[in-house]
Amino acid sequence: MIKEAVEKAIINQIKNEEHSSRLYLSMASWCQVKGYPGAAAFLFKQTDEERMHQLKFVHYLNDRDGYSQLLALDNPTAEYSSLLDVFEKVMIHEEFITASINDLYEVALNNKDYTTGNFLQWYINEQIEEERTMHGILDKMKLAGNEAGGLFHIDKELSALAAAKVVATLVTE
Ligand code: OFO
Repeated sequence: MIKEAVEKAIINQIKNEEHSSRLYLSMASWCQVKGYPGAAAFLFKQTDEERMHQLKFVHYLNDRDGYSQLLALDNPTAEYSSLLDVFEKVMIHEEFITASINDLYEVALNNKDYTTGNFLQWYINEQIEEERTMHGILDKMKLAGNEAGGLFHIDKELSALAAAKVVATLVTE
């Protein structure tokens, strides 16, 4: 039986992952209507990945004789000043998620729940990967500046990244 403190911390992380999914959906929608189809495709894919992160926690907690309850969520941001603004906010959010996964890991270890600690390794690695990807995108955007040609090129690269993510998902399924 999972300890109450660990259960509570996982339920909070289920909320964070659900919020991530909705935040990226909101960003994808903004990119789609502002004429950035590649960025939209990338963020729609991110939305699905965050939903998968949420579900992974839901199943894990229920399998450990806990109960995955859903908590209330704040509305995601709907307005952005530029494509760079969108991805700067993605980066800030990913750093927040990394910190929240680390906090959860600490709760697990403080409660001697090494099974949960082990389970969380997947998320710790995933965060390294996601932060690296977002840093790469942001660096390119900053180099391109606000110039239309540069943004067009970045949007094409994001489209290719989104397509690669689809392939990666199919290969690991
Ligand atoms: Fe990268 O956000 Fe989920 O875990």
